[in-house]
Amino acid sequence: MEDLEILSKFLKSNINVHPLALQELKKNENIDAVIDRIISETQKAEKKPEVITLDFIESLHLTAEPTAVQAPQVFVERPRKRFLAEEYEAEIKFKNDITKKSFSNGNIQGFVEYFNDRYERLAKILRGRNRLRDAATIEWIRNTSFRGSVKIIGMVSEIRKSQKGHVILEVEDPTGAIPVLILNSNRELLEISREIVKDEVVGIEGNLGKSSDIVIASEIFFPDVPNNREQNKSEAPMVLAIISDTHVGSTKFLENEFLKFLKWLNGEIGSAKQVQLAERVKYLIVGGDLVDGVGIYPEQEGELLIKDIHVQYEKFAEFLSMVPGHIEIIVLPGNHDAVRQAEPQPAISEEFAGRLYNDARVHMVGNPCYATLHGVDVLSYHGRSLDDVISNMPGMSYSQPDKAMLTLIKKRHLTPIYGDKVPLAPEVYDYMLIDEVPDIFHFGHVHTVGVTNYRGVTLINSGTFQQQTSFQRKLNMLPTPAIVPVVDLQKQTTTKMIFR
Ligand code: D5M
Ligand code: FE
Ligand code: ZN
Repeated sequence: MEDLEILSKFLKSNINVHPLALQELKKNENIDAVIDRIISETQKAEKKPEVITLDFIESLHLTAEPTAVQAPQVFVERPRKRFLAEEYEAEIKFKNDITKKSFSNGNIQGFVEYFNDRYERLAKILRGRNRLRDAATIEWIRNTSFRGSVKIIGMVSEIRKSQKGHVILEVEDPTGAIPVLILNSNRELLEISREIVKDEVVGIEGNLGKSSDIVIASEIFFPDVPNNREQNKSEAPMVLAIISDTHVGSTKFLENEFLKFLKWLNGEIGSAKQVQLAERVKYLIVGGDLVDGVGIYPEQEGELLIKDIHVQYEKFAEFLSMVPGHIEIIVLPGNHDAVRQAEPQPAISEEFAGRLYNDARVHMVGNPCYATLHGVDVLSYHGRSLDDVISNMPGMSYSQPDKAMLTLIKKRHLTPIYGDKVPLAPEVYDYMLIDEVPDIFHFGHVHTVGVTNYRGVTLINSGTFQQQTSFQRKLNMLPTPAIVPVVDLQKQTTTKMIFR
């Protein structure tokens, strides 16, 4: 039987098991019977033990003789040893934190500059690809008498389907606009075009027909991730735990499961291997929706346990104070937090999260946030644009957040679609653009866990600690709560820890 399976049997009766006791238990052939016996013994005990220790098991005389090295008195009641992560200084660098920037007021000029900036920076990435080095301007194409293969880099302003099933993209660059035709006979390209969304920048190779008025596409390029990318690794054996969407204050917040996560961080529960992993955790990222907020959706009041947002943040801070002191915590906001909704979002303010500001190891940052942790680049974004991607793109679903995230990293943009559900603030600089490919690409928001690796980038959705809400039930959304992705920054491997 797997460690986790054994632990979950105990956890169902609210009992934790010391790692050494777990090792001892596993020596039993008839482990199911042994577990039942232990659970019934704990019910009988005068003072119900919170943790099953080696001593307790031995007092029941049901395990094999401990070997000399495992003499119980050596291990039980020893002082808590130093965690490996305590031996290392944190190495955190933040790039481009929007919290420190001033925001535009969203006028027309800001809007024009915003799209220019988006175009120029994505075009630069596209032009870096061999096949697009010699891309022409749309103005040149419009005026040329040349007939043959041409390449353009343009922003998609419109996507239409003709009655015959051809796809027509209206494409713009700073010099002009031109329609691009994807023929219904080109199955492969038609399939690729399903991933194209409005306002993204793509490269197109195609042919000019009789006139210079339309390009018949033969190939489409996304900015994408270079295919020879080496993933950065930490030299030190440091570990990063990633959570989001705790929704403290909601009646659906899974407090017991969250406490289990905190106990694990403290080395109090889990198998020997899992405790060793906990001892290496140096960083914790909280990817937004810390609290459920107030007045976020219609009839939310009925699902709120704490109706005052300040108290919700107090409670959240109380939980974070249980994180071991040597762990650095990065906190970004989500759409339920008390901060402007338009993205990029600044950090949750001191007015609401004062207690978090008083904790020196808590870094309050904006959304999105680009951080380097022990040499590993992490891009964290709450993930609201997943709603737009999932509703606009065929083949996407809430149950596969990593698939939707993959299409975004290929577009090198966190929020490619402008003016749908995600409110975007038109800054003069597009903060949502992914100039530098990170080693870890982290989102939350959709409440489902997903992990994938793509060309040296680990894509992680950190799920939630909130049970399905009535709203999500109506939409048939199935959250995967109380699962925490834990990244070994030295090996670049990710474990999903289940706290149910
Ligand atoms: O969002 C949690 C999940 O629920 C996320 O995938 C979106 C979905 N959700 C929540 N509210 C709405 C509305 N109003 N429309 C569509 N989808 C929604 P969270 O940000 O935690 O509420
Ligand atoms: Fe959420
Ligand atoms: Zn959210």
